[in-house]
Amino acid sequence: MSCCGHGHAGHDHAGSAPADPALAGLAIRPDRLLDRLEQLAAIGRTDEGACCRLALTDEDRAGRDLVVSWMRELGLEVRVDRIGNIFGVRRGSEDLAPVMSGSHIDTVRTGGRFDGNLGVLGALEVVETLNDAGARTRRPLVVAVFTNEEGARFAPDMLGSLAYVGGLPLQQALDTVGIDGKRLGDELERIGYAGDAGLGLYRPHAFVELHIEQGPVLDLEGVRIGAVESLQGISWQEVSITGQSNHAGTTPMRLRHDAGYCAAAIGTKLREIARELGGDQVCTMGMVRLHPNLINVIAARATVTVDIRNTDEARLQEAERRFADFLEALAHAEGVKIETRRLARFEPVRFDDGIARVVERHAASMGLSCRRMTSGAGHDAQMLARICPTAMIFVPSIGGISHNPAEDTRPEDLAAGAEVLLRTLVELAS
Ligand code: HGY
Ligand code: MN
Ligand code: MN
Repeated sequence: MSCCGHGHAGHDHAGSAPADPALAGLAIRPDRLLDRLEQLAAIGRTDEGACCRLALTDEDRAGRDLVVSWMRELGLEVRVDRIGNIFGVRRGSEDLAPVMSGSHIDTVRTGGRFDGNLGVLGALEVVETLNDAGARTRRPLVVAVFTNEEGARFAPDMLGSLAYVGGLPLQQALDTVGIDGKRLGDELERIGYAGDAGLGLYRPHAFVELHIEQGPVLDLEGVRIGAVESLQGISWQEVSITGQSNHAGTTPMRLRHDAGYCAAAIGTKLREIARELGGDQVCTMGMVRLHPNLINVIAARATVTVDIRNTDEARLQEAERRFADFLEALAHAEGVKIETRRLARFEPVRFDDGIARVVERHAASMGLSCRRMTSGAGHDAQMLARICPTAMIFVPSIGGISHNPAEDTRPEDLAAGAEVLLRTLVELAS
């Protein structure tokens, strides 16, 4: 991709003076960003202080409505596509391919205030800063809110951005059934965000996503900014075990076909695989459902979810292979039927080195410590990387905690990330 028509990959724009003098010396307003983050965090707040806006629920609709109202207040042209992705467009001085920035506002059930929200509201803060200065970038700027990034209700995760880049046919995305049995397309209609714009509305010149790290690296090292250059591979599957319910007291152990035991064995095996492979290998059994789930009944059925990730594709496949072999042996040993259903499978992604260098340079110019890193979490950026030069900016997560009401980032780090985003977007768009 040529970043400025010279036909070479994204290079540093060192010293490229911004086209519009009003673009020089801009600075975001931390108070405004923090205020919007708090207003959005209040939508779907639970008793334990979590943010619960599962994709396409009424809470997600309320969050979408609030963000769209802010987009309109800032004079952005709002478009919604057929999978419910929302775009706020700020015209450039020239009608060129836009620079896009954004993330998601849907959350897991026990979400924090910043996961996804920071990327959307950070991009909105960039827009308002430009508006205040009466500044105009050469390229249009597009603020994006992607549908169902979390995948907690409808798998796979990053569904909206995956469909946007052509990685998932629209009809298949709309026909996805959630963990509550609802069809994604019906829920999209119900909340009024089944838009009319076709998928892939904009082919961005570049995409940059600001996000909290959600892991411990920056916080442990005391580093302020992460220039994210890659993202690990993700493998999700649902495992259904069919055994035989029986009396917990009368059934000898040798006669049992215990789906509950199998579910527990799967959780233990996943930990073993992670330990055997070591390095970046992570394995998680996040959901366990037993039927009939009663104290004195041997479980007839069990459904568990399996999340396996690694930065290296070959080792991810090795982990998947070991797990599949284990399931086969378990079914034979316990006399149960085991079926698996793939929910998501994304290979590791490399981001654009040129944009990562722009991020590093702006962090350095602000006196902020910065390091290259990979992302352990999935993000919409990994999908946009399929169609345009893409990178991410991370800010520290205190204690590395996320997908947890205790998720927290220092206000000065939230502001620093948004400031690096401003400078990066202005450079890429000018
Ligand atoms: O699963 C993930 O990594 C992201 O939070 N959707
Ligand atoms: Mn996220
Ligand atoms: Mn998340």
